[in-house]
Amino acid sequence: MLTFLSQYVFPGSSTQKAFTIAPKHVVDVSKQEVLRGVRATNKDTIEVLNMTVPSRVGGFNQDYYLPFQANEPSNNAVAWVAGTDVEPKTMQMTAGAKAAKVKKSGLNRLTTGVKEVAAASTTGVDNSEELAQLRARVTELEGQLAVARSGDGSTTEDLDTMPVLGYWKIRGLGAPCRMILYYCKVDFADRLFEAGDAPDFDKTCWTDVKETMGMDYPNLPYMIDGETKITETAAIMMYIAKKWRPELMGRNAAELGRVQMLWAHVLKLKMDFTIPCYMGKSAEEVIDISRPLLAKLVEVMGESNFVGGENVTWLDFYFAECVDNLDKLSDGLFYAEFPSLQNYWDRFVALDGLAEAWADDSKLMKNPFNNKMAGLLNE
Ligand SMILES: N[C@@H](CCC(=O)N[C@@H](CS)C(=O)NCC(=O)O)C(=O)O
Repeated sequence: MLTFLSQYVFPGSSTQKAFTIAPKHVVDVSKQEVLRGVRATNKDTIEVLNMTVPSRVGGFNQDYYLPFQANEPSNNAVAWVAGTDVEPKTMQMTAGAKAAKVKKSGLNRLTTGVKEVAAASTTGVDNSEELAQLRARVTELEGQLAVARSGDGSTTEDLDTMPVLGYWKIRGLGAPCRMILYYCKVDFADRLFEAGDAPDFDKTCWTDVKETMGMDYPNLPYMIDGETKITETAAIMMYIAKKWRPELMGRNAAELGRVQMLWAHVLKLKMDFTIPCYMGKSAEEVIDISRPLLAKLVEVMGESNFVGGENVTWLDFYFAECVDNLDKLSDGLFYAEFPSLQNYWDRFVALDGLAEAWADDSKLMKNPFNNKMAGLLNE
């Protein structure tokens, strides 16, 4: 069976800048992989192409693997110049051993990288900027390690789509989605719906299309990404995390569980301070409602850098939006009461990818938090 590479349909359809065939010993013989290619695309992604031959019996098929050229020379220069031709030395694939060994060494390299950088950051470095860079590198390597451990590090997602986020032209529930998209450096279309002015607050720009878009539970925000159409803010955020930066889901089971637990309480906080803004309550009343919930979250976070611990997760994009919202609602009172929250926000908004978008009002608007029909933070 022969497939010309030029006819092979790659996942997505991006143009490639480079293509190479990996050394034979990396193929996974247990999956009847006979050739592995790697291509660099014009989207700055690397895609792995696994060429496999179907098998009825499964497992290692010796007859799929002809002997191949070995890494050691079979001749030497003097003999070759003297006219002696020698057949090249060959190697033979065996059941699983090679592929397994290579995969493990890739993980080992990452693990070693994490340990080395971690060690450097705790011994003898007193330059705080350098320390911050080393810590960021540790976080990045740990993220890669978590992904590598959960599979072979390659993704089966279609990364050539242009997702569309739909939401009102306000921060509201759209801001956390926009922020996580910018952080993940996803090229997306931000579809904004604008309600009319008082007294009618005309919403027909949305209601006219709401039931026509093929969504199971039409709502705002929504995300349409290729064939995928989802609503519910947390579902959208987890979708983005899982697809573009899986470590944002939590780097291990403990982190994932903690983030999901905290999500319930952050959601309660969000609802408890947002609904009263639309119900005619005063800022003082909303502050009093929010205070105990916020105080408990601050206590639970303790000295952590982020809401779920030392690593940024998808929930930070939701919680940080609440923090900035409550700062504006309380006119700085909450930052005075809970100074660690201001540090948290400053740390969050300086994250790589997010900082650039935050500096650009056309990407991340600063106002309004709430829609026009709300009594507070509506302009
Ligand atoms: N539980 C939903 C709530 C969504 C929601 O209430 N969306 C409001 C704006 S914040 C809306 O106007 N939805 C449009 C609609 O109900 O048709 C979520 O978290 O996404």
